[in-house]
Order: sequence, then structure tokens, then C-alpha cells
Amino acid sequence: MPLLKPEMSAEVAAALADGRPVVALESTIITHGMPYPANLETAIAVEDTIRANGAVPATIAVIGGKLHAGLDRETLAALAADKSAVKASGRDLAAVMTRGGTAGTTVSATMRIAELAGIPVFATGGVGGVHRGAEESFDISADLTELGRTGTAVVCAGVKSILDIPKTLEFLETQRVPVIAYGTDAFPAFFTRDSGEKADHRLDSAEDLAKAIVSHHTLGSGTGLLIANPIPEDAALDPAFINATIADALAEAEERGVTRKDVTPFLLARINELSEGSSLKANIALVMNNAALAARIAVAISALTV
Ligand code: PSU
Repeated sequence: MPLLKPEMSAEVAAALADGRPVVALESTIITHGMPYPANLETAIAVEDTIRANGAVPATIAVIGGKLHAGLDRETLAALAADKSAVKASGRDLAAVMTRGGTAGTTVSATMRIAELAGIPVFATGGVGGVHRGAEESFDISADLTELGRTGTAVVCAGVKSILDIPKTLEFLETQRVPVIAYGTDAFPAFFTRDSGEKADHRLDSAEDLAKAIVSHHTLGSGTGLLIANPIPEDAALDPAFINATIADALAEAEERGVTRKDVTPFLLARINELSEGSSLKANIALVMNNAALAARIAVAISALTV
């Protein structure tokens, strides 16, 4: 069966045809990760940041049953306001497409579509991981298994401590996914710069990250890479405050019996409410920071491969 080509915006199609740098962006952060209108404002600001750093943004989503890489402003605005948009991970895509649905794509779905489009670098906030209590619930994000089989480099701010970070790192090791921290030895924990766990590797420039990504592919590794970029110092939250907030949100999720794909969106929304918006502010700062780094990496990859 031939592979499907996503619908690409003219800007994304032209950049890919010319070998110019492109950065993929996910859309579950828009549909299920942030409240309206901060979700739309952030999506636009992230695209602008990517352009300012020399690359073309390709926001990925399913619109009316079609896979898209690169959304015009009107479509982006409609998606941000669309309460009926579902959350699609990679395994959901075929069913959503068949019923003509609209979906925000998670990291796993976005990696799949980025690969079909031929985009090697992708920026997000945080990836999904192994949930706390996974030994009982078996709740492990499909983001991790997709990283184990799709060669996209994902730039993120680590994983939130809503997750079990040591188990997430173990699982990434099993999946043969390199975890490379940018400019730090620590594996970052999204709202804070240090999870207390070490990253496997540290590289200190976008050029070196680009070289590592290209080398990884020349080895035929067949997996993605996780590039962990810590939240900027001035935007990081106090660990005691945010960890207490996360603990409260986790307890509430358990009390209310929230399970499966609803867990992450519930926790993100609750943490935002409980922190009176300070988590959202930090989230926006780290996404912009990741977009800038991903664009610089994409520029460096283009320079290496033309
Ligand atoms: N973590 C965040 N913000 C997010 C997500 C995760 O800090 O918006 C979203 C991403 O789209 C990620 C998805 O791919 O949640 C993971 O969901 P789950 O845990 O259900 O696999």
C-alpha cells in the first residue's frame, strides 16, 4: 500500500521541495492542552517564533478527515475554538479520517504525520510518558512507543512530574530512544529545570544536536530522538509549589475516576486552575523556547544535508 501524503500548505510544500528548514508542531496542545483563547494566541506566537528563527512552521492536525501539515490562520483559529475536536494519537488517525472528523494530534500522531510529510524536526511542550501507578493501570503514553519506531526528533521541555519520570526514562531506554539534554546534565521536568534524574547525554549547541540527529539516522537506528530543553530560568516555577499542585490534581483525578486518554487533559486543566494561571504562563514560555531551538536545529540540519 503506498503511504499517504498529508495535505500541505503551499509554504510548507515549497520549503520541503527546496530542502529548506521546516518544524512540525502538534495540535493537542491547542485542542486539549490550553484554554481558549490562550491556545490560539500561543499557537500563532509559536509559529512566529519558528519563522523568526529561520524555519517554516507546519502545524499538524486532522481537519474534516484530512491530515494537514501547515494550517492557514483561519483554519488554526477554527481549530482552537472547536469544542468538538477530539484528541487523536497515532492509532486513532484512521478512524477519525474515515468518519471525516477533526482532531488535535498528540505527539505520537504528529510524529506519524510529520514522517509522512518528510519533516524531521518537531517542537512541543511536553511529551506523554509512563503515568504514576502504571504498574496497576498500565497507562503508558503511545508517544513513547511511537518514539521507538518513527524517526522524528522531538524537542520538548522534558516530561511533567504528573508522570513517573524514572519509569519514563527506563521505557525510552527500552525503546532505544536517545534522550539528549540541551545545555544541561539534568533531565528537565517541564515546569522546572531539573527532575532529579540525569539525561543520558548533553549537547550544548543546535549545530551539535543537528549532527547527532543526522548521525542517528545514518546509523539506521529507526527510532526518534528526544531533545530535552529546560524551561528558561526566569519562567521556571518553584518546585515545591508546582509539585504540591500536581499532587492535588492527581488526587482529584483518582477521586473522580478519570482514566485513559482523559487523564493528561484533566491534569493539565486542573493544574492551571489550581496554580491560578501560573502553570499556563510557564507552559507558554517553554513552548516558545522549544520552538526557537527546534527551528535552529532544523536550520542546522538543512545546512548539513544540502
Ligand atoms: N503533556 C503536556 N502538554 C500536553 C500534552 C502532554 O505537558 O499538551 C499532550 C501532548 O499532545 C501529548 C499528549 O502527546 O498530551 C499525551 O497524552 P497521553 O498521556 O494520553 O498519551
